[in-house]
Amino acid sequence: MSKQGIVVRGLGGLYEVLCDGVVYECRGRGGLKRDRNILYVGDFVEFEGEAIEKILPRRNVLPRPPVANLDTLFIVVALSDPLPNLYTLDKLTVIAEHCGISPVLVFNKTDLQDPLGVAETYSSVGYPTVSVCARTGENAELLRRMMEGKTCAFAGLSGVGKSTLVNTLAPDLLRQTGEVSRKLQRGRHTTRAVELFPFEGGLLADTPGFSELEFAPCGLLDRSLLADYFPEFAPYLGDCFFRDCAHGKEKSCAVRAAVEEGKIPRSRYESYLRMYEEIGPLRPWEVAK
Ligand SMILES: Nc1nc2c(ncn2[C@@H]2O[C@H](COP(=O)(O)OP(=O)(O)OP(=O)(O)O)[C@@H](O)[C@H]2O)c(=O)[nH]1
Ligand SMILES: [Mg+2]
Ligand SMILES: [Zn+2]
Repeated sequence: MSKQGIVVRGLGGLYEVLCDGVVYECRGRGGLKRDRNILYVGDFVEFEGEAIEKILPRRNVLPRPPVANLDTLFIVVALSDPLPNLYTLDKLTVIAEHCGISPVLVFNKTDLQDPLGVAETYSSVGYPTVSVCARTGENAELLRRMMEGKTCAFAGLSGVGKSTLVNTLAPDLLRQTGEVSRKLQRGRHTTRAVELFPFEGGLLADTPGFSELEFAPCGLLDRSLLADYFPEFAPYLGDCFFRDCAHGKEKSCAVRAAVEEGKIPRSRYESYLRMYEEIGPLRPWEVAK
Protein backbone atom coordinates (compact mmCIF):
# COMPACT_ATOMS: atom_id res chain seq x y z
CA MET A 1 0.00 0.00 0.00
CA SER A 2 1.49 3.33 -0.97
CA LYS A 3 1.16 6.39 1.23
CA GLN A 4 1.01 10.10 0.49
CA GLY A 5 3.16 12.64 2.26
CA ILE A 6 5.10 15.84 1.91
CA VAL A 7 8.87 16.13 1.49
CA VAL A 8 10.13 18.15 4.47
CA ARG A 9 13.87 17.73 4.07
CA GLY A 10 16.28 16.46 1.44
CA LEU A 11 19.98 15.82 1.75
CA GLY A 12 22.20 13.80 -0.56
CA GLY A 13 19.47 11.78 -2.24
CA LEU A 14 17.74 11.01 1.05
CA TYR A 15 14.34 12.58 1.67
CA GLU A 16 12.28 12.93 4.80
CA VAL A 17 8.60 12.55 4.05
CA LEU A 18 5.99 13.65 6.58
CA CYS A 19 2.85 11.53 6.61
CA ASP A 20 0.22 11.57 9.40
CA GLY A 21 2.66 13.13 11.84
CA VAL A 22 5.38 10.53 11.19
CA VAL A 23 8.61 11.25 9.29
CA TYR A 24 9.77 8.51 6.90
CA GLU A 25 13.23 8.35 5.36
CA CYS A 26 12.89 7.70 1.65
CA ARG A 27 14.80 7.68 -1.61
CA GLY A 28 13.66 8.64 -5.07
CA ARG A 29 12.87 5.56 -7.15
CA GLY A 30 15.13 5.08 -10.19
CA GLY A 31 12.38 6.09 -12.57
CA LEU A 32 12.09 9.53 -11.01
CA LYS A 33 15.75 10.23 -11.70
CA ARG A 34 15.56 8.89 -15.24
CA ASP A 35 12.77 11.34 -15.99
CA ARG A 36 14.93 14.11 -14.53
CA ASN A 37 12.29 14.75 -11.94
CA ILE A 38 14.08 16.59 -9.20
CA LEU A 39 12.37 16.33 -5.85
CA TYR A 40 11.80 19.56 -3.97
CA VAL A 41 11.05 20.16 -0.34
CA GLY A 42 7.32 20.90 -0.32
CA ASP A 43 6.53 18.25 -2.93
CA PHE A 44 3.57 16.00 -2.27
CA VAL A 45 4.65 12.47 -3.09
CA GLU A 46 3.42 8.92 -3.13
CA PHE A 47 5.79 6.46 -1.50
CA GLU A 48 5.85 2.81 -0.66
CA GLY A 49 8.27 1.58 1.97
CA GLU A 50 11.41 3.61 1.39
CA ALA A 51 10.75 4.38 -2.27
CA ILE A 52 9.22 7.64 -3.50
CA GLU A 53 7.26 6.57 -6.54
CA LYS A 54 5.48 9.62 -7.78
CA ILE A 55 5.46 13.40 -7.42
CA LEU A 56 1.93 14.78 -7.33
CA PRO A 57 1.19 17.82 -9.52
CA ARG A 58 2.81 21.01 -8.20
CA ARG A 59 1.16 24.38 -7.83
CA ASN A 60 4.50 26.11 -8.27
CA VAL A 61 8.23 25.62 -7.90
CA LEU A 62 10.79 28.13 -6.76
CA PRO A 63 14.20 26.95 -7.99
CA ARG A 64 16.15 29.09 -5.55
CA PRO A 65 15.70 28.63 -2.70
CA PRO A 66 14.46 25.24 -3.91
CA VAL A 67 10.96 24.67 -2.58
CA ALA A 68 7.59 23.69 -4.09
CA ASN A 69 3.93 24.50 -3.48
CA LEU A 70 4.35 27.79 -1.60
CA ASP A 71 1.53 30.22 -0.88
CA THR A 72 3.72 33.02 0.39
CA LEU A 73 7.39 33.85 0.07
CA PHE A 74 8.60 35.91 3.01
CA ILE A 75 11.59 37.81 1.68
CA VAL A 76 13.72 38.61 4.71
CA VAL A 77 15.94 41.70 4.62
CA ALA A 78 18.06 42.99 7.48
CA LEU A 79 17.97 46.77 7.90
CA SER A 80 21.73 46.50 8.39
CA ASP A 81 24.33 43.85 9.18
CA PRO A 82 24.28 42.84 6.35
CA LEU A 83 23.17 45.96 4.48
CA PRO A 84 20.22 45.27 2.15
CA ASN A 85 21.07 44.35 -1.42
CA LEU A 86 18.18 46.02 -3.23
CA TYR A 87 18.83 44.31 -6.54
CA THR A 88 18.65 40.84 -4.98
CA LEU A 89 15.55 41.85 -3.07
CA ASP A 90 13.84 43.14 -6.21
CA LYS A 91 14.87 40.05 -8.15
CA LEU A 92 13.26 37.85 -5.52
CA THR A 93 9.98 39.79 -5.74
CA VAL A 94 10.02 39.42 -9.55
CA ILE A 95 10.85 35.71 -9.44
CA ALA A 96 8.16 35.04 -6.82
CA GLU A 97 5.57 36.83 -8.95
CA HIS A 98 6.67 34.94 -12.04
CA CYS A 99 6.29 31.64 -10.17
CA GLY A 100 2.83 32.64 -8.92
CA ILE A 101 3.82 33.02 -5.27
CA SER A 102 2.81 36.10 -3.23
CA PRO A 103 5.81 37.97 -1.86
CA VAL A 104 5.80 39.61 1.58
CA LEU A 105 8.74 41.76 2.65
CA VAL A 106 10.06 41.19 6.16
CA PHE A 107 12.38 43.88 7.47
CA ASN A 108 14.32 42.28 10.30
CA LYS A 109 16.73 43.72 12.88
CA THR A 110 14.65 46.78 13.73
CA ASP A 111 16.97 47.18 16.71
CA LEU A 112 19.55 48.41 14.16
CA GLN A 113 19.58 51.55 11.98
CA ASP A 114 17.96 51.60 8.52
CA PRO A 115 20.69 53.55 6.68
CA LEU A 116 19.25 52.90 3.19
CA GLY A 117 15.68 53.71 4.25
CA VAL A 118 14.34 50.44 2.83
CA ALA A 119 11.27 50.29 5.07
CA GLU A 120 10.24 53.70 3.71
CA THR A 121 11.08 52.89 0.06
CA TYR A 122 9.05 49.72 -0.02
CA SER A 123 6.04 51.06 1.86
CA SER A 124 4.84 52.56 -1.46
CA VAL A 125 5.59 49.62 -3.73
CA GLY A 126 2.46 47.60 -3.07
CA TYR A 127 3.73 44.47 -1.36
CA PRO A 128 2.68 43.65 2.18
CA THR A 129 5.54 44.52 4.52
CA VAL A 130 6.26 43.84 8.16
CA SER A 131 9.08 45.15 10.31
CA VAL A 132 10.26 42.75 12.98
CA CYS A 133 13.07 42.13 15.39
CA ALA A 134 13.91 38.46 15.74
CA ARG A 135 16.15 39.31 18.66
CA THR A 136 13.52 41.04 20.83
CA GLY A 137 10.42 39.40 19.35
CA GLU A 138 8.95 42.75 18.29
CA ASN A 139 6.04 42.20 15.86
CA ALA A 140 6.57 38.44 15.84
CA GLU A 141 2.85 37.99 16.52
CA LEU A 142 1.96 40.06 13.48
CA LEU A 143 4.21 37.91 11.32
CA ARG A 144 2.80 34.72 12.81
CA ARG A 145 -0.74 35.79 11.93
CA MET A 146 0.30 36.32 8.29
CA MET A 147 1.36 32.66 8.15
CA GLU A 148 -1.74 30.97 9.54
CA GLY A 149 -2.84 28.00 7.45
CA LYS A 150 -0.37 28.78 4.66
CA THR A 151 2.71 27.14 3.20
CA CYS A 152 5.43 29.74 3.62
CA ALA A 153 9.18 30.08 3.28
CA PHE A 154 11.75 32.53 4.55
CA ALA A 155 14.20 33.50 1.83
CA GLY A 156 17.01 36.03 1.73
CA LEU A 157 20.73 36.56 1.88
CA SER A 158 22.86 34.75 4.41
CA GLY A 159 22.86 36.40 7.82
CA VAL A 160 19.61 38.38 7.53
CA GLY A 161 18.12 36.33 10.38
CA LYS A 162 15.84 33.72 8.75
CA SER A 163 16.68 30.94 11.19
CA THR A 164 16.59 33.32 14.14
CA LEU A 165 13.07 34.30 13.07
CA VAL A 166 11.99 30.66 12.91
CA ASN A 167 13.45 30.24 16.36
CA THR A 168 11.62 33.29 17.70
CA LEU A 169 8.30 32.26 16.18
CA ALA A 170 8.54 28.63 17.19
CA PRO A 171 11.32 27.88 19.66
CA ASP A 172 10.34 24.20 19.78
CA LEU A 173 10.79 23.52 16.09
CA LEU A 174 14.50 24.04 15.73
CA ARG A 175 15.30 22.48 19.07
CA GLN A 176 13.79 19.26 17.74
CA THR A 177 16.06 19.40 14.74
CA GLY A 178 19.21 19.31 16.81
CA GLU A 179 21.83 21.78 17.72
CA VAL A 180 20.70 24.82 15.82
CA SER A 181 19.51 26.81 18.82
CA ARG A 182 22.59 25.99 20.82
CA LYS A 183 24.73 27.12 17.92
CA LEU A 184 22.64 30.25 17.48
CA GLN A 185 23.51 31.31 20.99
CA ARG A 186 27.13 31.23 20.01
CA GLY A 187 26.52 33.35 16.96
CA ARG A 188 26.42 32.30 13.36
CA HIS A 189 24.97 29.06 12.18
CA THR A 190 24.60 28.82 8.42
CA THR A 191 21.58 26.87 7.26
CA ARG A 192 22.64 24.21 4.78
CA ALA A 193 19.38 22.74 3.52
CA VAL A 194 15.76 23.72 3.11
CA GLU A 195 13.65 22.43 5.99
CA LEU A 196 9.89 22.48 6.26
CA PHE A 197 8.06 22.48 9.58
CA PRO A 198 4.36 22.20 10.48
CA PHE A 199 3.48 25.66 11.80
CA GLU A 200 0.25 27.50 12.68
CA GLY A 201 -1.93 25.05 10.78
CA GLY A 202 0.31 25.39 7.72
CA LEU A 203 3.95 24.80 6.89
CA LEU A 204 7.01 26.99 7.26
CA ALA A 205 10.35 26.56 5.50
CA ASP A 206 13.71 27.86 6.60
CA THR A 207 16.10 28.07 3.65
CA PRO A 208 19.83 28.64 3.22
CA GLY A 209 20.99 32.08 2.12
CA PHE A 210 22.23 32.31 -1.46
CA SER A 211 24.48 34.61 -3.37
CA GLU A 212 23.37 34.06 -6.94
CA LEU A 213 19.87 34.33 -8.27
CA GLU A 214 19.19 33.61 -11.94
CA PHE A 215 16.12 34.14 -14.03
CA ALA A 216 16.52 31.27 -16.52
CA PRO A 217 15.96 28.38 -14.05
CA CYS A 218 12.64 30.03 -13.13
CA GLY A 219 11.62 30.08 -16.79
CA LEU A 220 11.72 33.87 -16.93
CA LEU A 221 13.21 34.34 -20.40
CA ASP A 222 10.94 37.00 -21.84
CA ARG A 223 11.87 40.42 -20.53
CA SER A 224 8.72 41.99 -21.92
CA LEU A 225 6.94 40.41 -18.92
CA LEU A 226 9.12 42.26 -16.40
CA ALA A 227 7.14 45.49 -16.07
CA ASP A 228 4.07 43.52 -15.00
CA TYR A 229 6.05 42.20 -12.04
CA PHE A 230 6.55 45.72 -10.67
CA PRO A 231 3.13 46.44 -9.12
CA GLU A 232 3.92 50.13 -8.67
CA PHE A 233 4.35 50.52 -12.47
CA ALA A 234 0.77 49.37 -13.11
CA PRO A 235 -0.96 52.78 -13.01
CA TYR A 236 1.35 54.09 -15.78
CA LEU A 237 1.76 51.15 -18.15
CA GLY A 238 -1.01 52.17 -20.53
CA ASP A 239 0.20 55.78 -20.84
CA CYS A 240 3.53 55.37 -22.66
CA PHE A 241 3.82 56.84 -26.17
CA PHE A 242 4.81 53.48 -27.63
CA ARG A 243 2.50 50.58 -27.03
CA ASP A 244 5.49 48.19 -26.72
CA CYS A 245 7.55 50.65 -24.66
CA ALA A 246 10.37 48.96 -22.75
CA HIS A 247 10.47 51.95 -20.33
CA GLY A 248 14.12 52.64 -21.08
CA LYS A 249 15.10 55.64 -23.21
CA GLU A 250 11.90 55.65 -25.29
CA LYS A 251 10.17 58.92 -26.07
CA SER A 252 7.39 59.95 -23.64
CA CYS A 253 7.62 56.98 -21.28
CA ALA A 254 5.03 57.28 -18.51
CA VAL A 255 6.96 54.97 -16.20
CA ARG A 256 10.13 57.07 -16.47
CA ALA A 257 8.04 60.21 -15.93
CA ALA A 258 6.59 58.68 -12.75
CA VAL A 259 10.13 57.99 -11.53
CA GLU A 260 11.11 61.62 -12.22
CA GLU A 261 8.06 62.78 -10.26
CA GLY A 262 9.02 60.57 -7.33
CA LYS A 263 5.98 58.32 -7.66
CA ILE A 264 8.07 55.21 -8.32
CA PRO A 265 11.21 54.63 -6.20
CA ARG A 266 14.27 55.26 -8.36
CA SER A 267 16.01 52.17 -6.99
CA ARG A 268 13.13 49.98 -8.17
CA TYR A 269 13.30 51.52 -11.63
CA GLU A 270 17.07 50.98 -11.72
CA SER A 271 16.52 47.35 -10.72
CA TYR A 272 14.01 47.03 -13.55
CA LEU A 273 16.51 48.37 -16.12
CA ARG A 274 19.26 46.10 -14.83
CA MET A 275 17.01 43.04 -14.94
CA TYR A 276 15.94 43.98 -18.46
CA GLU A 277 19.59 43.95 -19.52
CA GLU A 278 20.37 40.81 -17.57
CA ILE A 279 17.55 38.78 -19.14
CA GLY A 280 18.41 40.06 -22.62
CA PRO A 281 16.47 39.49 -25.82
CA LEU A 282 14.85 36.13 -26.48
CA ARG A 283 17.14 33.66 -28.24
CA PRO A 284 15.62 32.29 -31.46
CA TRP A 285 14.89 28.90 -29.89
CA GLU A 286 13.11 30.55 -26.95
CA VAL A 287 10.53 32.34 -29.10
CA ALA A 288 7.12 30.76 -28.57
CA LYS A 289 5.77 29.09 -31.67
N1 LIG B 1 20.77 42.79 15.95
C1 LIG B 1 20.05 41.75 15.53
N2 LIG B 1 20.67 40.63 15.13
C2 LIG B 1 19.91 39.61 14.67
C3 LIG B 1 18.50 39.68 14.61
N3 LIG B 1 18.04 38.52 14.09
C4 LIG B 1 19.12 37.75 13.84
N4 LIG B 1 20.25 38.39 14.20
C5 LIG B 1 21.63 37.87 14.11
O1 LIG B 1 22.03 37.75 12.74
C6 LIG B 1 22.93 36.65 12.58
C7 LIG B 1 22.46 35.73 11.46
O2 LIG B 1 21.24 35.12 11.83
P1 LIG B 1 20.71 33.78 11.19
O3 LIG B 1 19.34 33.55 11.71
O4 LIG B 1 21.68 32.69 11.30
O5 LIG B 1 20.64 34.21 9.63
P2 LIG B 1 20.13 33.34 8.40
O6 LIG B 1 19.34 34.27 7.53
O7 LIG B 1 19.43 32.13 8.86
O8 LIG B 1 21.50 32.97 7.66
P3 LIG B 1 21.81 31.70 6.71
O9 LIG B 1 21.31 30.47 7.39
O10 LIG B 1 23.30 31.74 6.55
O11 LIG B 1 21.11 31.96 5.41
C8 LIG B 1 23.00 35.95 13.95
O12 LIG B 1 24.18 36.38 14.61
C9 LIG B 1 21.76 36.46 14.67
O13 LIG B 1 21.93 36.49 16.07
C10 LIG B 1 17.88 40.91 15.07
O14 LIG B 1 16.64 41.07 15.05
N5 LIG B 1 18.69 41.90 15.49
MG1 LIG C 1 19.73 30.14 8.55
ZN1 LIG D 1 7.35 53.31 -20.98
